[in-house]
Amino acid sequence: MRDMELIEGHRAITPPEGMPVWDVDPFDTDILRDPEAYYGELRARGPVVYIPRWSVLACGQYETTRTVFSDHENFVSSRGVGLNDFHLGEPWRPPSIILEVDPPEHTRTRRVMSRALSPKVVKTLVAMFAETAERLVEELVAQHRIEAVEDLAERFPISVFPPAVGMRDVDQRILVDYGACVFNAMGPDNALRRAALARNAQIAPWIMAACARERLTEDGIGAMIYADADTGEIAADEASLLVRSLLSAGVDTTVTGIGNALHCFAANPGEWDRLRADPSLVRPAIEEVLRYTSPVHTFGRTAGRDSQIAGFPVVEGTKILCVLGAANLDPGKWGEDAGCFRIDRRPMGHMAFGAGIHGCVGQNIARAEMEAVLTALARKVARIEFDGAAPWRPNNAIHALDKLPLKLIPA
Ligand code: OVV
Repeated sequence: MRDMELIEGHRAITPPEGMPVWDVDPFDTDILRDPEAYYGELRARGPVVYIPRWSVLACGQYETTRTVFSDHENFVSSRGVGLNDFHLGEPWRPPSIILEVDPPEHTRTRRVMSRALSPKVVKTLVAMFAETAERLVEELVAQHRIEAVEDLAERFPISVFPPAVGMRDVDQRILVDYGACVFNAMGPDNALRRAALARNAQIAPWIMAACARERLTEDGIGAMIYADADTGEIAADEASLLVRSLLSAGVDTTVTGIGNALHCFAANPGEWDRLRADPSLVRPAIEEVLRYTSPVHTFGRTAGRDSQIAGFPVVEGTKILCVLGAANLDPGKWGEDAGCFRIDRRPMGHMAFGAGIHGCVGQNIARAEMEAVLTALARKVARIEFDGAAPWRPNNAIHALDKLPLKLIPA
């Protein structure tokens, strides 16, 4: 293609005729810290808008976001789910063979991962999750004041997920930072992405070494994936890349989910009382935390061919930001109280785990982790109170807290 102009490693587009144009940077740190007004304006401007800053389209209304995100035939993942188009330049790391592929390649790796993370497998883990949560929460309640991001939101997944995978090497800082790198890398070439790539240079060798078969036990999720290499369903190097996917997508996301849940309940003590009064609300409460806080706030797609969004023409090569956080707060879908945290809402169809063939393959284990923590807390903690400022930590794709000082008032 001659004279093709590139921006952020993708094809620069001219705004489709009649499409609203919005001069905003969705990856501005102020927006990433506090995205609600941006979400609202994105939805208000229309089903899809053109953003000249990065020459991308963005959608945030529920219906359009869901439609685009689920339409893997028109809006592909194989060209990257960040701003770089893998057709036009080298990806920052060897691409994920489940996230960054389309059918038919996706179908085989997805099957392997679905099996390794199936409800049946998760069931074998819940007792270990519950015991670990009970012990950790007991220790933290005795401590009274905690920094909940490090002490609980990070520590719990790090205590259960690497063992579930069967990892012999566990390092809280490296594992959490790796997820943050992967998600920051989905954004534009801003300070966050540059810092992530620099940090990744130190982390990636550790991560890849930890994914090797010899570094895994024979009874974990990692071993299940390697067993599928023995049958020939996948190749050995594919098994290690799928274990890398577990570490890319399975740590920082659940850390964020747990931290965000604690924030929701500290900010809404009435909802904490309701959960404690009726612990059977824990599952719907988790879904509401996910809807209300969208741990993954934005994911991209690339138009694999000329198509349309909401009646506007979209040319092949266009990058589209699917703003899951905006869809999850759309009053058009959730009603006028979409901006309220209500644990009995039962927000069917929220977009926190995405939708369609790429919908989060780890969602059952993620829910099980959150359930273990919230159940233990509900039994032992009467009130969760803020004990200082709780700033958010800007990330190009993750909506997570940087710090969460809390007081845990024992039951
Ligand atoms: C869903 C997700 C996020 C980040 C990384 C990956 C997947 C991966 O497969 O590496």
